[in-house]
Amino acid sequence: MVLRYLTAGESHGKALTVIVEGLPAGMPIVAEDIETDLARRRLGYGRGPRQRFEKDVITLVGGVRHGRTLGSPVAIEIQNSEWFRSDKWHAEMSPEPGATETPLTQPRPGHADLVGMQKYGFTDARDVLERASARETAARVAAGALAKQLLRHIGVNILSHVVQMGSAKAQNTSLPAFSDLAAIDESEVRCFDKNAEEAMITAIKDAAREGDSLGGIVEVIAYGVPIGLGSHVHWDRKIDAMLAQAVMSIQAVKGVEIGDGFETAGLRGSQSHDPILWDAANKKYVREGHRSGGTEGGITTGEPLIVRAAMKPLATLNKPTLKTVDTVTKEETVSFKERTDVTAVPALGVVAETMVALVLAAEAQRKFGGDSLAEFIRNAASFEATLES
Ligand code: EPS
Repeated sequence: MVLRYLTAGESHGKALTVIVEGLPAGMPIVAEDIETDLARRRLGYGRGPRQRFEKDVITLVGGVRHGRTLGSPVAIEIQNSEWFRSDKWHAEMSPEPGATETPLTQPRPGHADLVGMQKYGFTDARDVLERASARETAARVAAGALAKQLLRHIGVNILSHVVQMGSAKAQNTSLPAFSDLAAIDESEVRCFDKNAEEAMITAIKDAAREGDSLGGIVEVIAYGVPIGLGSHVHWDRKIDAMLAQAVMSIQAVKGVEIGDGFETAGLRGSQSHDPILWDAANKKYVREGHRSGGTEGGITTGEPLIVRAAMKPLATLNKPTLKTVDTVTKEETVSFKERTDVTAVPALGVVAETMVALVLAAEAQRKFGGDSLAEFIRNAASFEATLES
C-alpha cells in the first residue's frame, strides 16, 4: 500500500477536494495539523487581495475516526470562502446547464488559456483557467500535511526557504536547520537571509507599482530521510526523477534542481562530488558536503535532501501588457485582466515542501510497508538497524 492522491475542484467553485489513499491505520490526525500548513501557504509579501479572505476552512469527510486514520481513504474538503461571502461566482461556476454571458476570449500568454482552449475545444478561457489556477495547490498542501505527519514518525522533517526573488538573491550559503523554520515563516518573504529580505521586498514593491509580476527560486531541505528510498534499477524508480516530476508539476515552475545540479555542470569531477567518510562514533557513513543533494544513483543517501524550484513570473499581470489575439475577432489585443498576486514565490516553498513530502512518504511506504503506523515505524527501525555495521 503506497500513498496516492487525487485533487478536484476549480479556483472559484464551491470547494476543493482531495482524497488520500494508502495512509497506514492508527496515525493521529487533527484538522489543525492540516490548517497550519494551509495557513503557511498563504504567507508572503506580494499575494493578491484574495489571500486576505480565503481562510482555507477544512472538513475531514472520511478516513479519520476519533482523531486517527482508519487505513481507508482520507477525504478532505476545503471551502473556497469567496463562494460563501457573495454569490459573485454562483452563476459563473454553476454546474447546471447554461452558458456564461462573459466568455474570456483574450488568452493570457504563458498561461494554459490558449492551448487548453485548443486542446479541449472550449470557446471560453475560464473553462481552462479555473482548473489551471494555483488555487489547486491548497488541496495538495492538505494531502502533503498528512504525508509530512507520516514522515515525522520516522524522523523526517522538511522545510523550505526563498533563495531568490526576481533578481534579489540570498547570499548566505549555510543550510537552515529545521529549527529555523519558525524564523523563516516569520520573514515576509520566507527568506532565511535577513540581509537579502529587504532587497526582495523592494523588488516586489517595484514590480507591483508597475503592475508586473515576479518569479524566483525556493529551496526545500528534508532532514532525516532514510537511506535507500528510490532505486538505481529503473528510470521511473529513481527518487531524483520522481522529485523532479512532482516539483515541476507545481503551477508556474519551469526548473527543478537537485543539490548543486546546475553549478556542478561547470566544475570538474574532482570538485563536484561529496567524499565518503566513516563516522566511527556513530557507526555510519557520512558525506562531506551537500553537492549531490542527498541522492546518488537515484537512491537517498541519508544526507539532507535538497531540491530547488524555479518559478517563472506569474503570467497574469495586474497591468496586462503582453500581446495576444482575441479568439473570436482574431484582432491583436492585450490579455484580459484578472485579479492576481504580484508573486507567489513564498507560497511556492510550502507547496514544494508538500510535493517532496508526498514523494518521500510514498517511497518510504514502498520500502517499509506496514498497514498500521506501528508496523511502518517498526519496519523502518529494523532496516536502519541493519546499517549499523
Ligand atoms: C491564482 C490567482 C489568484 C490567486 C490564486 C491563484 O486568485 P484570484 O484570481 O481569485 O484572485 O490568489 O491563489 C489562491 C486563491 C490560493 O489560494 O492560492 C491563479 O490564477 O493561479
